[in-house]
Amino acid sequence: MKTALITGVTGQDGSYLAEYLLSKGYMVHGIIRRSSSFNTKRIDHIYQDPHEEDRRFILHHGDSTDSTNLISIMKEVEPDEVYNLAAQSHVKVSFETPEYTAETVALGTLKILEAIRLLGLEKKTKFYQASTSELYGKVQEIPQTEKTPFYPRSPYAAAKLYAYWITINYREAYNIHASNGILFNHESPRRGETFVTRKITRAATRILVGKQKKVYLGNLSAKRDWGYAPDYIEAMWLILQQEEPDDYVIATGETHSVREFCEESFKNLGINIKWQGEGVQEKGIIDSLDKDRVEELLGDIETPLKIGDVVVEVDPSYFRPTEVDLLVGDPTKAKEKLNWQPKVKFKELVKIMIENDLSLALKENQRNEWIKE
Ligand code: NDP
Ligand code: GDR
Repeated sequence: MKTALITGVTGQDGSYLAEYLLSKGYMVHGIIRRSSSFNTKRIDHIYQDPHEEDRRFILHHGDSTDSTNLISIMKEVEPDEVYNLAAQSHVKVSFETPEYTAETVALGTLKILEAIRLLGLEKKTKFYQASTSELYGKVQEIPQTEKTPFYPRSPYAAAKLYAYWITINYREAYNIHASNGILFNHESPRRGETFVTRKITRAATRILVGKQKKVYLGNLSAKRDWGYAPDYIEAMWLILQQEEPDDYVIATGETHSVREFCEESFKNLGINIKWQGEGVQEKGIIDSLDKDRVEELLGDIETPLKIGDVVVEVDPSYFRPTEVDLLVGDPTKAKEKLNWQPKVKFKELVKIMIENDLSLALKENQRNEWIKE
């Protein structure tokens, strides 16, 4: 039985990866942070009680900033594969917490690589680094490939640049099977609610059922190559199954703006929005409502929405000091060498997220009705 260790197991990707590796028969260890409120919502369904026999999912308390803790976990587990997903992963927040972001993202990666080296696990343990399309930052070339020059535009991206290169350095210096997956944005119903896609799908569905009036967003013109997280998890695993370590772009090859993501989200709910005004004055306004579609989705519940309602507004406090305007990846190498291809593209992704969040919004609505009674 192969053993894997996942840092960041409570996050979007960590939770899907844990499920995926368990389904492949792995013994899976994950590192979680102690927190005063529960942070295990995404992995509760696969949790195994420590008293269960034949347990294959084991959690350890730890933190990327604590090297002795990481060394002792690595010593105990001696994993065949390490997936380093732990990070302060929010780009905007990294401008507010640049030092902590560098501690977790840059030095956290170094600490794991050092643990592999110090414990003499160079030949046994394969290492996956969660690298990112944020490395490309300011547009140098379209689409972005493994050869496109990097130009990081945030403390987060600069820290990931260190992590990218230290991974390659440990591969070359110590012969560790260490690889970078340069993953473009990937989303899902488990995406954190402050990332733009999930913020939009949560808001659009809550707006439809009358739980929220509008959503405030930042830069509507930013363009991203959005894929589906479970597809990208498979790529992580494939990268570590290769004979030789290497670095790969994982992307869909399509790009869409935040504005388009809004339009498509509302469209799924039978609402067409039009844009009025420019820059910080720009607003998303309901242009038409498909009554049959709304009824199909809501049944007896009535939506308070009407034509002319403003549902999207720009709030400059969400602007970033330096922005990444356009990302679109070229996944040709992954296709040729890993035989990997994304299955879910933009429209299907939005549909999956809207369906999930509509059911959450309806539950929220039911709960409130019940409290009123
Ligand atoms: P999330 O923000 O959902 O999850 C991050 C995980 O890291 C959580 O488990 C979090 O724990 C943990 N973590 C944060 N700080 C620490 C710390 N100091 N010590 C230990 N654990 C910590 O991110 P995603 O799942 O979306 O992304 C996974 C990785 O992939 C990240 O490294 C991210 O930067 C990178 N990435 C993500 C992309 C995406 O589009 N999703 C694209 C490219 C790269 P807790 O739950 O307690 O907060
Ligand atoms: P990103 O994702 O910065 O690409 O990083 P995010 O969803 O935060 O932003 C995408 C784009 O949308 C614009 N935007 C907003 N963003 C947020 N969060 N909130 C808003 O209200 C809003 N309005 C507009 C942003 O300016 C940006 O241009 C994600 C993270 O998962 C990283 O960890 C990962 O490395 C990259 O994706 C690839």
